[in-house]
Amino acid sequence: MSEGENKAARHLSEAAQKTTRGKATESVKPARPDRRSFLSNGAVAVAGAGLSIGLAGCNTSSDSAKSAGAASSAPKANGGPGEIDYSKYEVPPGQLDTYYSFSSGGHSGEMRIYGLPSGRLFKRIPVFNIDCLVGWGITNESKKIIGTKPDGSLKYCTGDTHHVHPSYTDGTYNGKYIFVNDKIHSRIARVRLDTMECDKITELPNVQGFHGIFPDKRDPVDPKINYTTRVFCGSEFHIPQPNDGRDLNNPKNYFCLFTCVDAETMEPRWQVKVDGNLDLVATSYDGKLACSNQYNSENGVHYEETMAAERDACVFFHIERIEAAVKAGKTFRIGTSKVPVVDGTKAANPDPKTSLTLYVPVPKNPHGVNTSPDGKYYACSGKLSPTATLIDHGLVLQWFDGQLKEPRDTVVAEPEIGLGPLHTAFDNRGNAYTTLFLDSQIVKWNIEAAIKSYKGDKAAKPVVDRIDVQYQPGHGFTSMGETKEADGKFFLSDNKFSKDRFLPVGPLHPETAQLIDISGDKMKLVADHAVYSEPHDSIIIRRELIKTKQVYDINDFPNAVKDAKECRVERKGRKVTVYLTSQAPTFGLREWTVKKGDEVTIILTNLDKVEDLTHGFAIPKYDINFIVNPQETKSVTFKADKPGVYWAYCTNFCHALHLEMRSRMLVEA
Ligand code: CUK
Ligand code: CUA
Ligand code: CA
Repeated sequence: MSEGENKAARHLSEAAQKTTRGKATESVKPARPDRRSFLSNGAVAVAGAGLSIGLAGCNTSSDSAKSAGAASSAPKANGGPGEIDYSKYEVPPGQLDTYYSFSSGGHSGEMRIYGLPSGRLFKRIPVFNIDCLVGWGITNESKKIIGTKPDGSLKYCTGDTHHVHPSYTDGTYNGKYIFVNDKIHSRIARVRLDTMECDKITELPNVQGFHGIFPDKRDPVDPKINYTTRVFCGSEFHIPQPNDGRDLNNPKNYFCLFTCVDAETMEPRWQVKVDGNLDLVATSYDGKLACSNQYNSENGVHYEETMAAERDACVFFHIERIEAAVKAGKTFRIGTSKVPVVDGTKAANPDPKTSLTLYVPVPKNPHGVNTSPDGKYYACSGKLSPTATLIDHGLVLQWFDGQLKEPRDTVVAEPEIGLGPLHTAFDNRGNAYTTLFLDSQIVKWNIEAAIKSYKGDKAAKPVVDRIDVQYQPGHGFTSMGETKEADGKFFLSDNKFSKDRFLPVGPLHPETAQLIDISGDKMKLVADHAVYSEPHDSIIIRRELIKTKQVYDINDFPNAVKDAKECRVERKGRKVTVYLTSQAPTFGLREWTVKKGDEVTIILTNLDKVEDLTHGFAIPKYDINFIVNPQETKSVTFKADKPGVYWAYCTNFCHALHLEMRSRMLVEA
């Protein structure tokens, strides 16, 4: 262990002792804005390989010592009431936000759209979940995207979204797509940014625990292709390959794969066999490299084994070489999967000059890797080390050219920044902002100072500021910070615990998304936004980059019923199709009749052209509920198994006669 790691281990075990001795948490307490009030209460302590990790950690900064002393009054550090003009960050009625924030929804399986700086929630986009607001998972069209079993029921009803990343052109967002992962079933989804709806979902073969995802930013070979054509996917859980039950308990044969998916077809192009488990993914600005922080280089299958080694790695993938190897057929297949696999393990790649991968050792069990907006560096930090490792893009390319001796020669800084560093974001002035999970802080550190300090310059002080957040941040992200247009204005901290920051709402708490103004020397906390559980990563996009369709084109739907006069019932044996339209405040048919046992398909087109004039369609007892937006067509299919009268009604308030907007479905016995 290095000196830093030793110190971290000591801090961690002290914190654990403190917190296990703490008294049990009370559900309702007066709100106290400092993190000390949280730390003094009981928190979870986890025993890990040789060291204990207290969830609410100890105190390393003088800032937090100050705020601890002032616990009963408002916090002074980094501004408090009276020091900050909060009205600057308000969005008055009728005004629009300057940024979109696209956020993952964790185990809700959805994606969300917020406005910043207001924190207004605009939309929840169902992706891997079922959503009866819009009928996602209920309509035939959405079921087809999610995937069905042979009997027509959904293959999966659950999802776990962690990372959202839009497609790029020339180093910034092109407003076309946003990609998101599903960790549970290893699926990648694509959401169209013009309609903000999911249009494609692909299940990755040979993979469990698909976690990190990142689109490339240009082609590594063809300079004309300066936009996203591939999406890279890491996988966390190593499994027997093939995982069909023939070899369950032989961990030596378990491995993980790194997958490349075609951004347009959404089909997997190739996979790379790797050592260890892959977590987050980042890509370079020149299209040459993708990388992923690796943990469990031990390939352990039990908790303790996954933390045995002192170092894990940040793994770099040489895209051009991998694609050449795939083209040359230097591949193998796994089980019934047709996706070509190349071997990117260390053992199979002894010569840097031909190597497909580079494993740069970093302190153990890292969680997070991010590319700086100037394209020069990757910051990778470890939850079990108080450091961030800065890797130089140019030096990685030199290593692949055989010009460097050791993989570690690509490291240009490793500042000590605080406890439990997870994810790093950047401004446009050479500063990095890392979330400190255990310290409940955001630490701002200067890249050039960190590099000087690593070279031995004692006068260089990497850490320039710290701010407390409430509490335990996971991801943090800056406005436009994952593009070359990083603007250095805002940082948003997505915190895992909100504790006492909001009115109590029972045992399940909201999370806090805290908005921090990073435009000055000192970070300023300017807003607490409550967010529904449980976002991980988000993206802050300038609003001009998003151009949406506010009304559909009726011609985009091949099955559209284009005129109310076309409404009818067609029967083919036991299959009945009802062609229906909606136009405020009526449906195109006042009633329709089917027989018990019929398989009924209802195709509904919303003929209204007015923006925002959405109709709903629900049938009681038949479990049908969906909406049609202006000029949109959707369909549902069900078995008419219950004779009787059922009022199909509009669920979405659309007109003064909205309540009258209903039709009879007569099911004959
Ligand atoms: S992960 Cu959740 S805080 Cu899935 Cu990006 Cu780090
Ligand atoms: Cu149509 Cu309410
Ligand atoms: Ca929580």
